Amino acid sequence: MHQLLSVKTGRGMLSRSVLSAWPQTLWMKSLGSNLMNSGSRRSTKTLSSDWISELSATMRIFPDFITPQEEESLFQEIEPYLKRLRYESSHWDNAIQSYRETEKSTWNKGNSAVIQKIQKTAFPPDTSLLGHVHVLDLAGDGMIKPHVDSVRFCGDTIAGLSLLSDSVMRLTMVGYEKECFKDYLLLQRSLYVMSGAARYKYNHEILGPDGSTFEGNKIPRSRRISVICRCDPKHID
Ligand SMILES: O=C(O)CCC(=O)C(=O)O
Repeated sequence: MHQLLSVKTGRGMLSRSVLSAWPQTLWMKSLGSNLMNSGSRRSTKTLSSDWISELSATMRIFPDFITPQEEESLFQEIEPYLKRLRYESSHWDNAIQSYRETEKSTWNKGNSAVIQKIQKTAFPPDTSLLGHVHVLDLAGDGMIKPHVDSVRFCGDTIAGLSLLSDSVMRLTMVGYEKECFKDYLLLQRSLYVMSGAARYKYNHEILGPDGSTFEGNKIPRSRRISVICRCDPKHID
């Protein structure tokens, strides 16, 4: 059965209709820090010269993780919920623009198998996973500014499946945004798995349509849906 959610926030369970008037959206709940901390530069003595190896080991991309048929099946299950919502922007800092979102904890049989495949690929077997999957829909003009997900709401690993459009995700080291950064091409139907250093030490962002380039090539952006699995923050030792 499809389940559209009540939403757990710091202040308890809110229904979606209440949430639409509430400043703390699902996405904002997971937001730990963003552009506002980018001025806090750390000592260069703490910067490892091998940051790129550490980043590459902890940010993995799996192209063609699902088939076009699996993508269509996920879309058919998600779309009825999403299309009832309006695209909006976060009010207080514009950290995310032109988005709508939901959480899902039950899926049809075929889509459950895809979700399990994501979880098996991304998380060690004993990981305590969040019970719901976060579904984030960015309109063609949507973007997500640099931020680190809150350690209060999300554990060591974040796994995101990209539907409908290619996009570019930029990772910038917190405190060294200008020196240490790398762009990742998130092809339609690819999975990214961000853990450890990439998850904690780097801001991540989804570039908007104007800045969406990868290795000198324009990456056209259209509506993009990400299906994001996270683990419980208690998993952190
Ligand atoms: O859409 C994505 O893949 C990234 C979403 C994101 O940045 C977040 O939920 O914190």
